[in-house]
Amino acid sequence: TPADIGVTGLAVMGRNLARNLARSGYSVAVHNRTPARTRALVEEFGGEGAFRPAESAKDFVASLKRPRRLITMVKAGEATDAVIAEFAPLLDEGDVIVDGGNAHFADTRRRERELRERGIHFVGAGISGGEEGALHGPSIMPGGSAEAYDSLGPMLESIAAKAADGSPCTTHVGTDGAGHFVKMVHNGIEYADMQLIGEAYHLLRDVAGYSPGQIAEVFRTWNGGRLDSYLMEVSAEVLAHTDAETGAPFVDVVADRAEQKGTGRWTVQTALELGVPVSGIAEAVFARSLSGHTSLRAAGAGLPGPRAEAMDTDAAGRFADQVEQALYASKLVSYAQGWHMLRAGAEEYGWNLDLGAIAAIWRGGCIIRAAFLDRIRSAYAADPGLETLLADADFAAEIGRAQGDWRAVAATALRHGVPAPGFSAALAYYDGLRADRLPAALTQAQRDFFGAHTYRRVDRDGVFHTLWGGDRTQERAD
Ligand code: 2AM
Repeated sequence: TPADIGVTGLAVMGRNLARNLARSGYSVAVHNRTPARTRALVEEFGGEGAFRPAESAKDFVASLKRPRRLITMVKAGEATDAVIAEFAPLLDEGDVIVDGGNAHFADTRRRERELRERGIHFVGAGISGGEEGALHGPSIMPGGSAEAYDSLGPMLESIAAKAADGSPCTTHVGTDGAGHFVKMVHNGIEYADMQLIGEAYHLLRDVAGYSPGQIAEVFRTWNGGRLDSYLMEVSAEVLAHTDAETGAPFVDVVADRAEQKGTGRWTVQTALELGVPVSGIAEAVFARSLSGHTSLRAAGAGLPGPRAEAMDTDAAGRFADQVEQALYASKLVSYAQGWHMLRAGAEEYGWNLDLGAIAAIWRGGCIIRAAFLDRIRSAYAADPGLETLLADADFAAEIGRAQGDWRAVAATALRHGVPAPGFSAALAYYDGLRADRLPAALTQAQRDFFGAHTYRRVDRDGVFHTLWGGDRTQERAD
């Protein structure tokens, strides 16, 4: 009997996804450019379900039930195009290719368009959760046509993570590249979350004087509350870990240079093009970048500045509580920025994104999974047209209660010379939204002065220019 679905590209993500499908009761054709990987999969895990190994692309395609469904799990970029070029000629109208790799959404849009012209459905699916997620249940963000989702949905829903309420962490996100766009924003938010947790750690270490083990305890406590999240849990685990070789806290033996594969950078690049201020994500990308500039940091190492002063135990405890407020408020801002970007992407690319559903499918499986996402889901359920998450009544009240401590923490960071770009940028964004008047009035006036870029007035319609070099009379420019 033919296989329900095929997976090509059997490195660890592809292998685990194929196993997940097989364990869920589907018969799975498996294929890899180098057949040794296919054989290894069947040898090691063949007992887990119905695998149909194929050595050639032709045999692989021939072993699939029609309309055929195949998932490619190869490296993003040229490999994906190579696989499409190899398989598309073997497929028929109505067949579906799913790209489960980390493709840039613009590539996915191009591939979808090209394959659509040939009658083939192309589904760019963001898959988050790493190796473990792929095997036990990832969060899956499929784009592509609604018709393709009709055929794939039940399978994706059965292999996806389940949220606490039992619902699967996948949904048809939107057409063409919507899935990979949403995955990209997910990763950007992940960068911001990690940066904010890093800043909280840094402040607790250098200002409160806590040891990594003590900070692990603080994080565990926070993880029991509104900051309950996978990343909080991971951070506590890492901080509690001791290096086996030296006996030192593990975090102290890791070189303080954070690398990046590029999805955070994509998020910021795209946000710049869309004109969406995602300052939290941008600061996170820049903070990683700064950490990696070794010679630059060496050049700056002797610059004057304060050293953190020790706090007594009571003050440290109070400060830790304030840091929790600052972390929560900053996190809320970076999610508000991320959701703004989702809205802007939907508008630009014509996707009908369900903003609450995106929060819902991030509740399980993915790296940013958190209790908090259920509240975002509720906020959009209550008001699908919500302009910003910060305008939701509950979130607004919460950030209002947090803002005093948030400011105190940001001020302490500045005073002690501990860099906290995420906390500060989030606060600046919050105050920017709150402001009655922004200095943008001066900026626009400057632009009119040196470049005749014109301005609008607060008191009447129209576009104006002032003759700065002349008698400074105002003329209409529209
Ligand atoms: P390989 O085992 O034959 O190298 C991650 O690198 C996965 O992508 C592997 O399964 C790898 O296959 C596959 N891959 C990389 N480049 C590819 C290409 N150009 N065509 C097909 N598969 C490719």
